[in-house]
Amino acid sequence: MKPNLLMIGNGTDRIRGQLSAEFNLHFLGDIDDLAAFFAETGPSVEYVMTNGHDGVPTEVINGLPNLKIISCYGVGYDAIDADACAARGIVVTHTPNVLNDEVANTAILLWLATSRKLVQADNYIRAGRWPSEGGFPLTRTVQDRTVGILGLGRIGQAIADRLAMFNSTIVYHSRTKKDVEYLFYDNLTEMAADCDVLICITPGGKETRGIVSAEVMNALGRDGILVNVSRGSVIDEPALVAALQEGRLGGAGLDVFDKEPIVPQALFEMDNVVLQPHVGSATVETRQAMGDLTCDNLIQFKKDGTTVTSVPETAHL
Ligand code: NAP
Ligand code: 8YV
Repeated sequence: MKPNLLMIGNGTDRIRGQLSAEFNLHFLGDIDDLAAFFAETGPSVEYVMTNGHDGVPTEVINGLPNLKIISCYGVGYDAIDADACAARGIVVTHTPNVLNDEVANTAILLWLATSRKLVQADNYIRAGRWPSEGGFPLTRTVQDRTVGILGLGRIGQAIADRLAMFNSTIVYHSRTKKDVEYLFYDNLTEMAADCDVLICITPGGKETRGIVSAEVMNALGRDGILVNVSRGSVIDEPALVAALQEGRLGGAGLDVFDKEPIVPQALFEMDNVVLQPHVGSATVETRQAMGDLTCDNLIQFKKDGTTVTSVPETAHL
């Protein structure tokens, strides 16, 4: 008999196909009476698959006393309490590296689109303004800029690799200095003051909540551009809206928001922002690679109790 696996979110056709060959799938969204499910089936569920948005609610973890592994479709696992899982002996896996290039491309795309006002220029043509009003106003160059990377990890490094094409001066801030040639700042505000562009690509969670504060945005300044492909929580969102409204920050390219899918209405009215609905990794090819790794972790664990890509907090289990 196939073991039970609880799916949080529906996954893709390909994920469901791979997992249903190995597991008996239950979909959290289809369960009407959760208490009855936990009472009848909960003790036999050892496997959970989820995603970076939904994570695993505490009531689900508590309702599955013999849970052994949570496989997350996404590299960011701030929606899962990995320390609590480690304490209970539950392995958590995620999908590092397979999405580095895609998310780095998205960061560069957002910076270019924001600086060169791609969306606004497109709208200008569509609104029929070119013949009547003439050429579109000049924008700001992306060449020879100083670009700060907040979080020089796997994706941050892929972003840095791409910045060479723009002859950027690359600087970075993280908790620890890395063995790289770029200038390290141990103070984020000081780095922002020296940057034309700040690209955020740290993990989310308690430790990074609001670290891009009003002070950091003021330091980046009226010509500065803020790009966020990390988590919405990393930026103080009300302070961001105020800084843009008051012209203290030049512009923002945002893939992520604090209360997704809710985006502050005030941003809709601004012509110095470019907005995306959390699609940093969302291509057919990359989502397929992420899905395959998500399944590989579960299937390998079922076979021999090991995983491909555990999160650091549970790597010792
Ligand atoms: P990673 O390799 O772990 O890199 C994270 C970097 O952030 C590390 O260099 C780390 O360096 C730094 N960092 C951690 N905590 C910090 C803090 N409190 N202050 C300053 N720097 C800190 O992770 P990754 O694979 O590059 O992914 C990064 C994040 O990107 C994910 O966690 C996820 O939230 C986000 N992401 C978003 C999308 C999207 O669709 N928009 C897609 C994929 C990933 P230190 O340890 O030295 O501080
Ligand atoms: C996905 C992401 O949107 O990997 C991450 O951390 O934010 C994205 O790739 C998401 O996690 C998919 O569930």
